Amino acid sequence: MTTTSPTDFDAIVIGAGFSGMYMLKSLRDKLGLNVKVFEAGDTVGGTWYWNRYPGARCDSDAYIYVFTFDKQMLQEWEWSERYPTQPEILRYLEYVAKRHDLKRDIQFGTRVTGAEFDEKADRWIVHTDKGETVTAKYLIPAVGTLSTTNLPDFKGLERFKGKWYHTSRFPKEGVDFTAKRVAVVGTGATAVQAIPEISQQAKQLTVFQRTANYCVPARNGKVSPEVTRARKADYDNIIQRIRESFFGQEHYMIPKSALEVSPEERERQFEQMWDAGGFAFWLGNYQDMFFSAEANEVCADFIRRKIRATVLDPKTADKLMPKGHYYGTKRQPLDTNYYETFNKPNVQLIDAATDGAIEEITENGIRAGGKEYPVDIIVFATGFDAMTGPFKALNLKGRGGRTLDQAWQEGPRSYLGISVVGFPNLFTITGPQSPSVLSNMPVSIEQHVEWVTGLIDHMEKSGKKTVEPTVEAQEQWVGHVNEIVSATLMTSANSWYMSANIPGKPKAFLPYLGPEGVGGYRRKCDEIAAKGYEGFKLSA
Ligand code: N01
Repeated sequence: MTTTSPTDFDAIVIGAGFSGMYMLKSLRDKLGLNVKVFEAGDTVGGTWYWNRYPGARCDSDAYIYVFTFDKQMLQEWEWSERYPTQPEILRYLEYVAKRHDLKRDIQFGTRVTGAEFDEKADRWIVHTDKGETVTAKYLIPAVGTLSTTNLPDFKGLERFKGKWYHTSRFPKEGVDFTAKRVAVVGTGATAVQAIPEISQQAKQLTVFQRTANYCVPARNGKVSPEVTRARKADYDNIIQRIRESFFGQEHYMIPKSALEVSPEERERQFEQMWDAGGFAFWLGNYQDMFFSAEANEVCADFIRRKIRATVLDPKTADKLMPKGHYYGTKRQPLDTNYYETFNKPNVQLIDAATDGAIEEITENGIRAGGKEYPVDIIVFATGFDAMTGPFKALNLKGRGGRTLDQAWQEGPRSYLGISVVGFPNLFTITGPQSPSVLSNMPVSIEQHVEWVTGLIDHMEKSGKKTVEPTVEAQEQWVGHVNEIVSATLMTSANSWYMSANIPGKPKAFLPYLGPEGVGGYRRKCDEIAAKGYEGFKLSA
């Protein structure tokens, strides 16, 4: 080991969410390395620490939204619902941290403010907002994909006399909406969870919608003890299935065209997926849904009919009809009484296309389409600078002082979504151009952590000092990522997947889609390792 003083480590991990916790466990307890984790929050949780807005809950089925590396935890831990709430997931992560004694190596309340690679020492020098400077051979940002808040630059926000919050930075003590006039800006997956909850307390809720979304029912509820028992007994197979699956979920696309079956059969199939709830309709639909505009339209039409049947006021229903983007090309929001909420007398919907876009924030509310809507509280559910944002925020400087911002000026460039040319010994867990957000995150997190652990083990055992991708391997990977997605409808949407939600962000598809999903990606990574880390330069 290279450690010489308490400020020098084998590895520094940034972030103590799912990925940082497992990275620490893996490097410390499997490889015996000296690891330090910096975490800005005051406990573990990452995304689940910060996103404590009303209604925040997991929208993958909980039995697969878990760590699988510890079999006893899988048997011991009991979820109370199909999709647990944010506080319950935090309790789970606290339980994991305690069981594996993780906190002793995590420094909480500390944000990494910058890091540069020292080419003479072949080490990363890392700075924190507490004024510390530490070094490590390996630097592993485990900073999540949706952790850099997007607060659009709304004119006049500074003069608003009420209170305002972003969903990803809600106060720990919560917000009392009782007897208040509340605005929610945004109608993405977060808002779709928050709006029904806030509407139960608020005197008046005004929702500002820029783009109507296709929402499908979550169908949350208790899971029967028999089902839970059967799953616990079958975990080995479940783990194998999700690891080899396309999306890290137990959902599989139907190997048929939506257009080749009769309308009656299709309708029956759609109803079945609708009743099953969750991501079934999105990730278990006909296989050409993501490729053919015509196949996509029959799926979209089904959802529109459901909206029409749920929302009583036809004008509001019209505003809620998604227009201008294909179904499934933006992240699927899961709905629990979302559409029903617009039937309540205290809820109104202001749609950018019909009523006018937001022009400014005034002292007393929000002005849109020339009209002022007075409110006491504004909740911005306006999302994140996704995937690249959290890495860029670290102010990393690689070889020659080149920043990640410079390297990613025209969009992310990586090899496997794990490593970047010119940034030796840096591993981006669930980074851009890996399956990441297009999968059930714990599955992709465990795969990355285990693969990086294998690479570091190889480095240590073979006495290597640095590892980084070759330019050719990176260029090939970037080309491959873009080629695959260009055959789908995904590139046509103004989604955060396409970097379209942040003004000025270079247009690029951020995750990696296939061709065989997370299973194929895992095999590819394993093949690369088996060939002695093909595409990487390892220097002694
Ligand atoms: O953010 P979003 P989110 N003026 O970017 C609107 C994950 N997640 O926080 O669609 C007016 O999706 C924007 O409008 P438009 C999940 O991966 C997970 O909801 O860009 N409006 C949109 O309606 C998800 O995808 C879970 O036209 C503006 C909304 O704000 C990701 O987090 C739960 C605007 C932002 O939607 C992000 O979801 C929830 C502007 N200037 C979320 N800028 C779980 O699994 C943006 N908007 C538990």
